[in-house]
Amino acid sequence: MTESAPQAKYRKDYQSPTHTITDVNLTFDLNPERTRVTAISQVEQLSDQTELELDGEGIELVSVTVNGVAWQDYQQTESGLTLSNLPQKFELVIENDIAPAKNTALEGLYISDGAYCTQCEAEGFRRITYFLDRPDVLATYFTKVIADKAEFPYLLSNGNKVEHGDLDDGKHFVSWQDPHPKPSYLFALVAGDFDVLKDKYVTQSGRNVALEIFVDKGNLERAHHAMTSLVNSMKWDEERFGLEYDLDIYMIVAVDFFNMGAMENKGLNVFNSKFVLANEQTATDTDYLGIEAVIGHEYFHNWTGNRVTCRDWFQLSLKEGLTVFRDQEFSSDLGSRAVNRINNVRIIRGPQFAEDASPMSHPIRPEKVIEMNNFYTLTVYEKGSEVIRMMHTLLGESKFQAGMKLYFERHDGTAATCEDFVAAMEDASGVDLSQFRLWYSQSGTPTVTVTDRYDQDNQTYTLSVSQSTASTQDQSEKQPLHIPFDIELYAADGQAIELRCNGSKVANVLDITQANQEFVFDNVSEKPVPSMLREFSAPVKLNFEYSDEQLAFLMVHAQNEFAKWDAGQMLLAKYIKSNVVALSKGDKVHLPEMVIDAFRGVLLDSELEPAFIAEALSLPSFNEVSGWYETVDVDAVCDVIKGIKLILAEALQDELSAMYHMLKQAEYSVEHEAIGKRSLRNLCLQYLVHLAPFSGLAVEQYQTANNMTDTMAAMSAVNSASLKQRQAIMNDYSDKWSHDGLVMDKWFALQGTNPADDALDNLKACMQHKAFSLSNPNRTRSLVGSFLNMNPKRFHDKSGSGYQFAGEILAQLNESNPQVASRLIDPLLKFKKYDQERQSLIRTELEKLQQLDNLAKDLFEKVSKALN
Ligand code: B3K
Ligand code: ZN
Repeated sequence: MTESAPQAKYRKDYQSPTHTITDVNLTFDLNPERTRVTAISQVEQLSDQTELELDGEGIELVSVTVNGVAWQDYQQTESGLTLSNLPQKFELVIENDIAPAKNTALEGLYISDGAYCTQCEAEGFRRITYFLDRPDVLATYFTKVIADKAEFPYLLSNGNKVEHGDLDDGKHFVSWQDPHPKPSYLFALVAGDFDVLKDKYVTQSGRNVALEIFVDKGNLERAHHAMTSLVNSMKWDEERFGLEYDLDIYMIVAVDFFNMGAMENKGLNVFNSKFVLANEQTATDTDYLGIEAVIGHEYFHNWTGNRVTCRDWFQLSLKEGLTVFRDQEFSSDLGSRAVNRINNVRIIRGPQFAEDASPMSHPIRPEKVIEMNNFYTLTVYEKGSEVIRMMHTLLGESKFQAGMKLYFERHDGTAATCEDFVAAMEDASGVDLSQFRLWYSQSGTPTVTVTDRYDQDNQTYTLSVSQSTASTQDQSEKQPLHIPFDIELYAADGQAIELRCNGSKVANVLDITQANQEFVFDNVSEKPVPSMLREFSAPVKLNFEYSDEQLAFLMVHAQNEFAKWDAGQMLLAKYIKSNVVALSKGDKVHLPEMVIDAFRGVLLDSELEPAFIAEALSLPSFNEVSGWYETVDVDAVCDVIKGIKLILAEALQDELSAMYHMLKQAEYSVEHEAIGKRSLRNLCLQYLVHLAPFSGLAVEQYQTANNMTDTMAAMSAVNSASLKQRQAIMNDYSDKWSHDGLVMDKWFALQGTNPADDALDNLKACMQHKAFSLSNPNRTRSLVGSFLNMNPKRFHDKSGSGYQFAGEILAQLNESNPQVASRLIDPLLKFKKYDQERQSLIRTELEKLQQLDNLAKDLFEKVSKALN
């Protein structure tokens, strides 16, 4: 580092702002090299400090005026501008210049494919002008945008359009007024030439809302699913949460250069085009569902995030955990609840548990941050959502909704804390959440270990439950948490046994609150099979010695689909673990007949939905399995997962093949039932492709597919089985789609996950493909991200070539786009999970990065934690 090492900020050091800005009037005279920004702010002193410290980064100051007087009493600092000797209340005018064309970090004002756009969360507004760039300063915004009329016919910002007109030199202007006070991170500006899809929505109270989706010219017909999803979101939020929209217009702009998924700017969402554009030829079912979820997520932020925002960034989960919970509920109410739950749980058990075990472990409300962008994590988002879900489980829907209502009554229009949310839930419901609050401050994954005992004479069944949380890098001492533990007990005939303790009926959700606890159920006339942690009622690891027979029993008899799926996963886990041991002793991968039969049973069960069967037959990923081990034997785990897949394919080939042919659909539709059928059919293909007699199916499917879901399923089967037709198919696809980066992302991702020996060389060649660019985050994530995260065999190649490649790319991205670099580096941080040789190879790469003399804060924070 050239300058002093970046400093951390601590949650405990929060101080309310010395000043606030109540109104801001912004003018942007857009120019790629030199955009002039004029900010007129109404400032009020809130403390006894007369100095005003404004945030600012990478901007060129032109002038400062206070109450109409040119102000000389200021100093430019490393992090902004400090003004002195100010009056109590004043009008501050700041003029400064910025260069959007040079902004490759895609934070602040930048150019995406010729259109100006902004990204201000978390701390990007300070790259636009000097400001109190913190979420607890809420102002009303008036924004005037000036640009060339022919090149930029659309000039957009937050709120309602209030004025527009022509200017000299072919320029024009549009002014926007946002009546809702907001923090600077919710500011947005877009200028460009687009096609616009328009619709309207009438809210439950009768407000007319114009809906507009802006896409690149020629892409209009790909925006319909996004529009449908928006309308569905608005309706759902009214019906389920009683919340309606509060402006006359809701705009969404799709851009190709974007660091993440989307951004909830007030009235003007900016989206990664990946989460807007879809038609059946270009998008898979997963893309369609992703669009629905992200459109919903950003829309739901209008209340949970915008109307009530965060006091400081340590409270991020207040809006993100809650909004993820809301989008998960939205998807579950519209589609299959079981399948949604399964997919969400996979994320927690895989990458989120891995994050807990990594050098980046942190509670959902972090205590210490160097670069805020590093904390938009699975822990804050997904575990944060699980914490909200646990409250929902403890309170029930109606009390939870009463809590939401009270939360809005108390905090609408303000910047709140996680504590405010829990207090509202507690006060509205009367449920004691004092111990529960620990979920906000304690990091790591708890393990719940259960043993059981049946007493024939007394007809009692006892569950002895203990909980513990292993220490994490950020926190060594752990305390017992309040864990809602949802169970059911089954009799041998498959009937659920009523739960009774001390003679009275008890609920299915047990409260685990101590390190060790016993639950004694009476009136139990036979030894039951327990189904535990139903619906994944808490983000914990469950440890219970199930027999194969018990798990097979639950796969058939458990009354909820999630529990059936989970039993299947536990059965697979047992055999993955035992085979990893067997393999290390030189034995072959083996699966007993009864396990195969259990999965055959699921496949043939006509009562089950196809979408669910597909989930039940999906093996856990390498990443999830890695999480079961302190040190992972990369090669053995890869070989076992592959081996089990081959055994199941071999044993179930007749059923899989019959199912494959039976599920063929002539027409494509995005109805949930049709999606489910495709998903099971393509799952069958994934198994069958590994058997010589069936490999032709994948090639045939590629040739005849009438939609992208089937095309991609065929290609991914060909890719994973390394069929000889692979190259021809890849070429065919690239010839067809190389003009469309978004569609090519799927191809790049297949190159990244290619299991072949020469995958890395091919991947490097793909970086020369005309559709590839390291400056585009989507392309980079598709090709490089998939290699690092989803190609364990090649990324962890013993030669270290994968690690070295990662190091080189990260060094480049450190300069151009540190946020993207910082997302990509995660797999390297976990180096302590691998054998000594691999550890030292990865460490070398991390040390090289640490030596860079311009290492960005983003990577600095992660690399120093990892090497600590
Ligand atoms: N709030 C944004 C994420 C901003 C990320 C900044 N690095 C999108 C979302 O969660 O809805
Ligand atoms: Zn969000």
